[in-house]
Amino acid sequence: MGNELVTYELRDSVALIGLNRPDKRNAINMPLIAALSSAVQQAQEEARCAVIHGGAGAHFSAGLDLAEAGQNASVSDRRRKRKAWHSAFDLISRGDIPFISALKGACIGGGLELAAATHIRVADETTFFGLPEGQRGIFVGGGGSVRIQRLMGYARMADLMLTGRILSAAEGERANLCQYVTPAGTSLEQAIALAGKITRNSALSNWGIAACLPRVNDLSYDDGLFFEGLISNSVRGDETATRIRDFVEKRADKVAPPSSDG
Ligand code: 1HE
Repeated sequence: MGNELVTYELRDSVALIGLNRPDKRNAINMPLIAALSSAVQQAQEEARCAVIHGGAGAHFSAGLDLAEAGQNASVSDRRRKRKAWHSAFDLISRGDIPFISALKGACIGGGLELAAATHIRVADETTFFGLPEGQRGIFVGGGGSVRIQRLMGYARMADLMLTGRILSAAEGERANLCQYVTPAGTSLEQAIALAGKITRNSALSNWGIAACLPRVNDLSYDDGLFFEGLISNSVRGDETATRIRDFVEKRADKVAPPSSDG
């Protein structure tokens, strides 16, 4: 699927999904949503982990395509568009495999909403985060009011939306928008390295973490504990006994303390 708006490559068991509209800073229009959606579906069918990245340009994504958004559209047309964004991003955030986003440059508006749908965000030092919806006279529409708000909390999200404040990569990490900050130009490399580690986990444990854990986050305390019991039974597959025996019989790696170089 080398076709234009989104690139796709299966490398070992990791799907690499690249936004490919550098001339428009990877602004997200409906054809890009459709291409992203089918790449994400293909990844769920054949990969154990996926990385979404910004491709050849300097930016992850400038968010909603404002040229498309500025065209006259009926209310039902706009509702249909929002639904397409929601289902594409939901397939990422609660699908069967973990997704990592590799960020650089602008990670703005709908671009940040896309990143927020992934399970791990790796930003390089050039990354900056913003939610300029207020300035454009619109609202978040790619699930950001749910997912970004859960990541950074109401106070911080309201600040970005109301004041147009832009956060650097380091500020984004402190605000929980990303879990890693890497030197300029290395976020994809780091994301692929993390994906490699993830593929060595049990696929069922990865499914529990990618698809079930976010759902537990939506439950009450009591239902959460109940659901946790169901998940922990469901992820015990054929390889569980072998993996546990490997540790007990000293064939598996120990958990090591963090190294000084991180
Ligand atoms: C675009 C878009 C876009 C660039 N839609 N065309 N998003 C924003 O408010 C961000 C708007 N973009 C920017 O602030 C800047 O473009 C950037 C900081 C991302 C990059 O700046 P720069 O100097 O590298 O590029 P540029 O010269 O501004 O843009 C290059 C081209 O990309 C130019 O088109 P050209 O035909 O004149 O070459 C721009 O018009 C085009 N471009 N960004 C359409 N966003 C589901 S709701 C989500 C709500 C939101 O996402 S709100 C945030 C919208």
